Amino acid sequence: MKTDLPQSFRRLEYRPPIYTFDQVELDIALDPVRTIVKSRLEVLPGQGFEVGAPLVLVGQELEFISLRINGQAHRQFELTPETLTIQGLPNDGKDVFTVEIICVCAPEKNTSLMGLYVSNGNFFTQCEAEGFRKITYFLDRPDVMARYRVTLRARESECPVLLSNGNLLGTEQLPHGWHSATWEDPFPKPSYLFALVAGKLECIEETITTSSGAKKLLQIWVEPHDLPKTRHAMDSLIASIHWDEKRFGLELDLERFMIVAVGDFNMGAMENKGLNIFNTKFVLAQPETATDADFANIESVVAHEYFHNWTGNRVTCQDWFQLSLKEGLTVFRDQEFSADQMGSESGRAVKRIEDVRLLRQLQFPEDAGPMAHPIRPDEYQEINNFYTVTVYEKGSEVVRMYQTLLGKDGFRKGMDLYFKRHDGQAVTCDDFLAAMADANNRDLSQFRNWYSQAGTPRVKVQEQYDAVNKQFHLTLTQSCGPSPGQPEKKPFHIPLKMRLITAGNDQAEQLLELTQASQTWTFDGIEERPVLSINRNFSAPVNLDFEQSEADLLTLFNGDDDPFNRWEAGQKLAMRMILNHRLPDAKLIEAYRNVLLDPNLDPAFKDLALTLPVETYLYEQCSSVDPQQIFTARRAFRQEIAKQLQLEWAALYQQMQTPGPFQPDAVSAGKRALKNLALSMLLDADVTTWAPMAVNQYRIADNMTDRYAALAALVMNGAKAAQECLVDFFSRFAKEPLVIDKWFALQSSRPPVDGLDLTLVDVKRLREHPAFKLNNPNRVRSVIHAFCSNNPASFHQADGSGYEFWADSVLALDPINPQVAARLARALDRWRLFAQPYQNKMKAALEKVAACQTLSPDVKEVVGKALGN
Ligand code: B3K
Ligand code: ZN
Repeated sequence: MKTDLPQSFRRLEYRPPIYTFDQVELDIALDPVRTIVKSRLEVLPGQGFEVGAPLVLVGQELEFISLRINGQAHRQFELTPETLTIQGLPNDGKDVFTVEIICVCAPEKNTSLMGLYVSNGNFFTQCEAEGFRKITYFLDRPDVMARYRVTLRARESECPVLLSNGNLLGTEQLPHGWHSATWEDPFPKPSYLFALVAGKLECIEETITTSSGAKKLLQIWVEPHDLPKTRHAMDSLIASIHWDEKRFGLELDLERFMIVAVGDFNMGAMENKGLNIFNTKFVLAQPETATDADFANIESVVAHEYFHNWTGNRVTCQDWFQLSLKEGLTVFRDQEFSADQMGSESGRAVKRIEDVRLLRQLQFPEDAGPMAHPIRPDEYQEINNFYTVTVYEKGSEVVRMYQTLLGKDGFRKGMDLYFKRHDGQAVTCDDFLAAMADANNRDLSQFRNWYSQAGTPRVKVQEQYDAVNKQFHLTLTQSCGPSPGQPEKKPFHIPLKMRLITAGNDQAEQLLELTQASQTWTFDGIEERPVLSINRNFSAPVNLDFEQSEADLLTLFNGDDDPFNRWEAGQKLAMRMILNHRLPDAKLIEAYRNVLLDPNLDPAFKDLALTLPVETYLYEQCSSVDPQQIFTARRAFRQEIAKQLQLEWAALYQQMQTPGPFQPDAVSAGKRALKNLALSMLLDADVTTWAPMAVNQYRIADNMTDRYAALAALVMNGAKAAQECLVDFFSRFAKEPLVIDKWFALQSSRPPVDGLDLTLVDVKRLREHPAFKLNNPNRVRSVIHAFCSNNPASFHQADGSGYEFWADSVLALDPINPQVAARLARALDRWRLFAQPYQNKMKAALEKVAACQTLSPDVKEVVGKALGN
């Protein structure tokens, strides 16, 4: 029977490779239309070797030319669109033998941006997870690790620069204006870490000395006109190298380390060994063109990719189900790095709050929706769909919990043992857990449930104060709702930091380990009823089910010594009131005022404390979402804060100015953030009075943070001057693609103002704009994703027009770039949470996409799971 059910891959079906490679030699003659790839593979029996088994290589969109074995033409093979199966191997495959393959690929036609492709006339690769098979036939799986020697050939006039992984062995002039370069990577690596770059690029470079005294060459390669925008990325790279030596004793292992920027890229960046390839968005920055957020993102993405050199490259994943082994751990490392770069304890807290906000906005909904999966998934149809906030951000929270349970030193011991045991290997999440447990002599078996169970655990908090016996009783009860394929859950091992806040201030912070379904703790000698501060610093990624009184929340918001929980109390108060359609009462306004006036608080903290939870997070608190009602309630609440504190906002706007040349450091960035929050609040309070001040800031700003914030305040509040400034912005930055992305994104994320919503009309107009390109992922994200995912009030129209636009866009994008289309397809994941008529209209849009006969596996999996097929 023929079935068109999608193919699923399952974690428990993992088998070690039958064959593996030792040395891989590639000779690649680059041409945009026909690139000729010659490979020479030294093949030997793998861990799963079976005598006589054929060698099955995978390949996609390749033109096969020839095959030789041990130097002789070989005819016993079979070709399918996805495989090259080689039979009749010498001595039944028992001895080492060489396979030579010649094939051809077409980089210019490759719009998926996986494998080898052309961007602005230059060549780039992206191989993770399964792009190498679009370059040549191979054992394209992470547990096959080989040493690579790569010769690149190209016309010198078109590609003066030829880069690949590792060290440069030499270059050669060839006839007819061609030249070549040969690179060798001394470290065995899986194919997903292979990279090449060729074209007209230039670099800045620097030589540094690492902890062992070795000299290393660092380079950042960009298009020539972008050279002045590379300094911040270089500084971030140097800081990352030193941090990893200091915090984890991990040193750069290659003679040179290169970063290359490309304008067409599916995601943020890629950690190819010694040759990281980056989206330009995460490399290029100058005060005039990049905001504080851009500067901070560059620092953290540069660090993330660099840290992969150990967590991901030296020790890699056995299979793609283990993705969080490298991603969760590396996100944790980059978060810790960025927190350390903040330079103060309060700065660390600001970074923690930002990370948790992101987790809750994006990962909690994912974990409650149709694509919910454990950080180590058990099944997938298309691995590219599993580069998720769950694998990354929840994965990082799980790594953080080891550190919370074992302490910083215990965590370091676990890391040391992990590298001692597994350097040069492809391993599993279980290996990581075992290293942590063994190094600390701890039984972490229950902790494994974090790897196998999806869903955000809920912890019910019940408190009782016994005034007679001076005792405080705390009962914690955990539960976790069903997830796809997982109706029942076992208890998690949940570390909860807590403190009883008392007038005497005599109770220390403690760590409770919740391991049972329900546990009670009794605290003695508590002289008066305390206020409970729990899950401090967000020690566990859980939802608290805690009906704490508004009075207690106010106490915490006014002065919890844990800055995270102080912020959290404010968020909870705001959330409760918004969801109950209440405006902030006098006490909360007073508390906000105190926060704003407190000279001991960081401006960046104040900015976060006065920033309301986003709409999509509010949705998750409801059983049936009316998006327009939530938008209106949140907007009214914000407007009240804007109006009631107008004097304070006006004063802050003046106090938070940062005279002198622009500095991207955390303190200056915090001041700018608070100043620009003040500006937008002022416009929210009274747009006619305050718009001229925003226009003035827009005109005189010497940096993008201030110029963009002023423009955004004008646009978001429907100021008359907005249009004129938008026109000016476009012409000022017409030659800066990353700034033009901001121009598009701002207009696509403009919510309705005073009941007037023209955004969808505008977005459709922007899609026709000459500067819009459906094959450039950054542009697509700035117009289509910005509208469908970051502008809920305009997207969720009762007539379903937003959803129709979504469906048309997914269908238009899918044939061009399935990965980008599948990301967009996720925007309707939570359709079941919505009230009517939204729910039915969303379902209809999903069905429209699902009905397309030529869907990519990527989009098919997303819409299929959303509809529950
Ligand atoms: N490892 C890459 C992500 C690759 C995504 C492939 N679809 C970037 C990173 O996490 O560092
Ligand atoms: Zn990563």
